[in-house]
Amino acid sequence: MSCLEDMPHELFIGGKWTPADNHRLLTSFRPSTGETLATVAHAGASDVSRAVAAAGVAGRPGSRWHRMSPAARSRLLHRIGDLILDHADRLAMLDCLDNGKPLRVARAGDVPAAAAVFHYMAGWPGRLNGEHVPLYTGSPERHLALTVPEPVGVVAAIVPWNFPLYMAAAKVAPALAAGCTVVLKPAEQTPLSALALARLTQEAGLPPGVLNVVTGDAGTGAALAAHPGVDKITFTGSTEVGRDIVRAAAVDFRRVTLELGGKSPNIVFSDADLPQAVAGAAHAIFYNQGETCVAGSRLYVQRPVFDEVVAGIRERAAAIRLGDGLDRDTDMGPLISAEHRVRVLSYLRSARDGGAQVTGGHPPDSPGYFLAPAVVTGADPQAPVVREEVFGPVLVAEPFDTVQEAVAMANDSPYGLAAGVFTRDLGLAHQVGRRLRAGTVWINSWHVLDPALPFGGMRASGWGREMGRAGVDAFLETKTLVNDLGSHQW
Ligand code: TXE
Repeated sequence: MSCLEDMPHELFIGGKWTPADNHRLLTSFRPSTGETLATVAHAGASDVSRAVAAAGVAGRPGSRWHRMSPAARSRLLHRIGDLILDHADRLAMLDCLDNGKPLRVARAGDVPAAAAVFHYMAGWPGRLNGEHVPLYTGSPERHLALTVPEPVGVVAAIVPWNFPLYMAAAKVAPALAAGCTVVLKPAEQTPLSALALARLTQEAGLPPGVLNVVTGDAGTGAALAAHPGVDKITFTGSTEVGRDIVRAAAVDFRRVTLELGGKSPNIVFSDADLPQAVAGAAHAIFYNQGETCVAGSRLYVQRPVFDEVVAGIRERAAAIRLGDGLDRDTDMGPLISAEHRVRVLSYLRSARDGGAQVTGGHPPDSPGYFLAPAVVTGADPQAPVVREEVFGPVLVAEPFDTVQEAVAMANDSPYGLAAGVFTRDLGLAHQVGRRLRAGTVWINSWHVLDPALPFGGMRASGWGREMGRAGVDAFLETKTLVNDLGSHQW
């Protein structure tokens, strides 16, 4: 395939392409067909150590990166964003083949979003000022106290497979804006676009070692998370691995940001613009095969319009065209792997066994890991399909009567990543929005993400925020410098 010609497939360490020490390889598959797509290096612990060391050297005081002016750092970030756009077709193709998502979705969504993160973050280096702080208990003339934001140091960025290029950009760009250096570990299922991104940073002139990429599996990620040379771990992935990361970081109190799973509730009131609510609810759950952490997987509809809304979503689900991401007519690609499809199917089976009504949810009789979108009604509120993150195109719908009931049902979850409200009553929308325990609440919309908007979860959905000023602060330490100027000499 032409986009794979010339593709780097080795580790990117200290500005050089290098094989894994033990020459182990990792195979990436095409979820649309199950065929082998590419082989890349499989980093072991010694490779991880090399990458962490390179990042440490590149960021140490006196290094080129450390001395670089905010203006130059900003220009570099802009250049990387520009190069992503220049190579948009190829990058979109890599994520389409590696992840399975439709090419046009990757081209219109993932790739411009990745570029936008670099362009937005390019605005921060010159604005990361500290403060002059008047001492509360000291003498304003004698003491000069300043806060100075400093890069946290070496960042381990561990990312999943659902938005491969975008997730890499979402970690790397703010870390670089803050002046950190990075070791990026893409998911084993989708290593290709991270390697392509590394090459673009090389072309942009990023100093060697500022970004390093180690391709590998869970073991590679664990070695990186546990490495004592890492100052901060930023992770997006499963809640279970999030716990492992916290344990690894706790050993020497390394900084951690976590973007974990979700089971996001979407509330549709009976006064809503129903066609908009139906389209919004379907988009909320079926976008990206339902493989999004913010998927609107629990739908609560006010009883008078429940049947109409659910019928509308079922109609939309049935019209979704499954297919190879390269086909222009494809609306939905395959799930990421055979194992993942088995897992999603097990949720549907147990829902049916528990007496729920399920429409859709059948794997078509074709190669690849496709699954028709499913709508589940009448499920027991304690059923796994209602409580747990399915991470597939599976919507669970339930009716409600009162506002209080809707809020209580929405908040009845260990997660708190995103939520939605569809209503024409903006006062109600905002009041309900304030009651929902979620990091982001969308009103009459879904999946509106932006590099300027803080993004992250409450409770089991994670720690901290990405994007916006909060997302840059996550890569900074505040240093307080206090100067005793002495008593008056004159
Ligand atoms: O995630 P993992 P998986 C959820 C979703 C999905 C489930 C499993 O419910 O079905 O997680 O997906 C690396 N130390 N999400 O297995 O294992 C791994 O190599 C350090 C939600 O793919 O969390 C990969 O790079 N790193 C989510 C990354 O962690 C480790 C997106 C994510 O893999 C590691 C993906 C370890 N011990 C899945 N074990 C979201 N929030 O968007 C694995 N990794």
